[in-house]
Amino acid sequence: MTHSAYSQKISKEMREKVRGIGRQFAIQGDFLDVEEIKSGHINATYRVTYHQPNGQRARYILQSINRNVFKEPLAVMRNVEVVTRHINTRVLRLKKDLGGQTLSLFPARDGRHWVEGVNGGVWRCYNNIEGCVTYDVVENTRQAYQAARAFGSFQDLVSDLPPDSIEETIPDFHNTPQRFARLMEVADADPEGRLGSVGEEFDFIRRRENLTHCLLKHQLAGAIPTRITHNDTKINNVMIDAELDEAVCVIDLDTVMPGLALYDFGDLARSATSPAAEDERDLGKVRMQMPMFEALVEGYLDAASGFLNDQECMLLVDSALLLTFEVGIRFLTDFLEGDVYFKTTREGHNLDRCRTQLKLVERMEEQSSAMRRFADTVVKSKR
Ligand code: GN1
Ligand code: MG
Repeated sequence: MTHSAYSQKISKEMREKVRGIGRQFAIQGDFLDVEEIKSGHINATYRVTYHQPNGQRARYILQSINRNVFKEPLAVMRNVEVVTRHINTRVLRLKKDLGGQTLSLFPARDGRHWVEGVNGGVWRCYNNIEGCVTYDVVENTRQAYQAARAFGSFQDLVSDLPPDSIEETIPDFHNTPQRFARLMEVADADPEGRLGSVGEEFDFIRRRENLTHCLLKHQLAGAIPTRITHNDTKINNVMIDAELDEAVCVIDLDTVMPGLALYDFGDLARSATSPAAEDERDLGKVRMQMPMFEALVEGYLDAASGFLNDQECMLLVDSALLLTFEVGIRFLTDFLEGDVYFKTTREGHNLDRCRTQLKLVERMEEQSSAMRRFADTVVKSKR
């Protein structure tokens, strides 16, 4: 299945809970239905439908923030407020048509943009982006191009916001050397006694420690700047118009933080170049599809080449390798820790995910010269 796993029915109890949360938002009309959206690994997400006084149906997204991952949910909310407000103002002012829909927070009855659930959970409400689908795996180069352009436009739209106008809600989120060090620590402690079963994966990672510095060293040298970035540019975080196959907007703004523009390109390359699902068990299916990579470079640079500097443009391939490697490290760490961070639905789920990422790193390494040649040609044509 390529579409994200949408539309799961939920228990009566959960239905009532979500309905109660919905009552605290300034939504008009009668509650009709709720479905769970299962594609994310972190937050719990529900789409609710209301029958409005004008006879029309309206749909909203209700989402509770994962407190284990986001220690300061109100800081997350402040960031999302700053960024959605800024984007909406700019989209209106520039009349920049992003398919006519942008992500907005919908207010609670008390005027805030969030409400507290029974167990202290923080919930927010977004407009539902209508007529759109998301993909866990891209089907064609058009979607890849569109997704990359959408993330490039996102970065462009926030490029005039000072990075310090938002907070770092998860410190060192993309600090790969630190992710690597953490894996070493967890492997040392081996709390679940699982290290013995991951020797190959662990060695694969250990041999590539140098890769972890490939962007940070340029940042430290002052060659690539800190910007406001999305930081979770997984392909299923782009809403694609179901009829036109065109990107409408990007979602999942929780990790919008000061970061490197290349984190966003790299994570997109990780999630959009392989035809295999992130948790595919048949590693033979994991491939780095050159046409997809090419479409990503074209789409991203079409939107972003205006504000990126030369050095950033030269590091696109490095970022693809780095982010794929980083997520592989994170999945392995979570597997060794006993699956405490990412939601899992089967035994060994995080290990399966780790394996696809490491396989993709290998595939990228094999094709890195061709990837670099292509990226350089496009960069030159834009400078
Ligand atoms: C998580 O929530 P979701 O599925 O969009 C994770 C990302 C990982 C991704 C891997 C806050 O994203 O960093 O790249 O899983 N989000 C957080 O699929 O850790
Ligand atoms: Mg996310």
